[in-house]
Amino acid sequence: LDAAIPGPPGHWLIGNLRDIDVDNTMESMCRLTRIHGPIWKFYLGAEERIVVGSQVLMDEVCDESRFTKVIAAVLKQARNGVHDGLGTAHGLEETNWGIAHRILAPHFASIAVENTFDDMHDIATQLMLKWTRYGPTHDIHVTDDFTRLTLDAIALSTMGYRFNSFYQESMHPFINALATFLNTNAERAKRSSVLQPICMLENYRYWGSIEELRKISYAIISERKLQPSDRKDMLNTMLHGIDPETRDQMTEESVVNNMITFLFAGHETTSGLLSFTFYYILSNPAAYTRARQEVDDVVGDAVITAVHLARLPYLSAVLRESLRLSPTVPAIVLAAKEDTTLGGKYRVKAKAPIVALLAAVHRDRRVYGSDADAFRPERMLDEEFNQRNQEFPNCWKPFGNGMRGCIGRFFAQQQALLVAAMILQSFDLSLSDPSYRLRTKQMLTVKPDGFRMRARPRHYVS
Ligand code: MNH
Repeated sequence: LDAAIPGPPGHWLIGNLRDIDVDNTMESMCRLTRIHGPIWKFYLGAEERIVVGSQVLMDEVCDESRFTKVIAAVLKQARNGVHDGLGTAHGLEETNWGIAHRILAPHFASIAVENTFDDMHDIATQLMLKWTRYGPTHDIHVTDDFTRLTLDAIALSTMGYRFNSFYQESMHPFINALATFLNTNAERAKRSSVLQPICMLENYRYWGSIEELRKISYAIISERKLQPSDRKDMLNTMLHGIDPETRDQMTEESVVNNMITFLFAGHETTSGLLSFTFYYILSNPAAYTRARQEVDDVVGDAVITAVHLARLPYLSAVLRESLRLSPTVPAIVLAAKEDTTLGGKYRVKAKAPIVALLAAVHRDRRVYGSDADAFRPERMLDEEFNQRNQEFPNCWKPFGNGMRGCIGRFFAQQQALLVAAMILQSFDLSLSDPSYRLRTKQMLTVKPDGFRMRARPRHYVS
């Protein structure tokens, strides 16, 4: 009863390179899912990739007894810089993953994340001041400012280190090196490894960026060792934490791998989430009005605290809906542990990469109905959200799956909620160009492209 997996016919040498826009892979893949259905395959050169894009198949590949994360494409490149750090490790087979995971997971549990509130608030206040001083006619480059914010916030709250991005024309050397590392990882992942040696200038910049990232990380660690602090932050947790299972400590090498990992995994994703959220709010006046009203009712003109955040259900639903329509990590890659059958009839080989296309799963009409493409935060309020997740398991997976799911999700949710609430409290917003329609740009993560808005200070400014 085996069936052949459908897909676009490939060229004998380049595979399906002509069907997929390398600068916007996810949009191409979602288009091909609409054409070929919820399971299809394509070829990168001679390498086969299976794509799944429905809740039913997503639920199947989320079964951790049968499937596991594989390190492919961009993540494989990133291993050159961060080796067996949490996001790029092969998993249980690399012991450093388990040690780091067990030491760090309690640190990122929802309760523990509250310790980072004051640092996040510090950085968010810098953004409010910047936008206030730019004035109501300035066109804000939304994604750039959110990237400054998320990078500064993660560095301050996890290691007590200030990049001060809002105060510099040129970015901190670490940030420049990180940008080079991320961009070249993406470029390298697009080309055949045979062609890699001839890209000499790029290779020089790539390995240089890795050296710079590691050098600065070691310097931050030595500074902390010279001037110990009693901050309960991630750096101290990594330097002093003991794995409850093996009694091991993290090696200095592993601390560096994970410091860089947290900075790159934690900033673009959250900055993209905030950017999409404001695009969707500005394009849906009813949602904007309701979200602002909630902030006015709950926070008013007070200085916002962690207690307020728990009382913003509508704004939380706005963030969930934004992650549904525009998951900033658009796909995760899994593989079967043994040869198996998927969807009842498709044979898949062990270790063959399966791309789980979150951007398509999140718009499955069987789950979300005929308005699956619409931005409707009401559907993400707790009761309906929980009920749907029970009826259609794994229908909303912006933070990935199981033991390899996002360790920073509470951190990200707290930060996005805090910043969104402060912006709604402080400004009246409008699109710089009222005719702007969402375009996206993709590197490691997906972000809006060319999105500008204006911010007029409201009656009160926190
Ligand atoms: Mn995060 C893994 C999405 C914010 C640190 N993250 C993942 C995965 C997804 C993801 C999806 C699984 C990747 C995979 O299967 O290959 N993460 C997000 C999104 C946001 C986000 C959508 C914000 C919005 N992530 C953050 C923040 C941090 C962080 C903030 C750090 C503070 N994420 C990680 C780490 C991993 C990860 C570390 C790897 C975990 C592991 O494999 O052990």
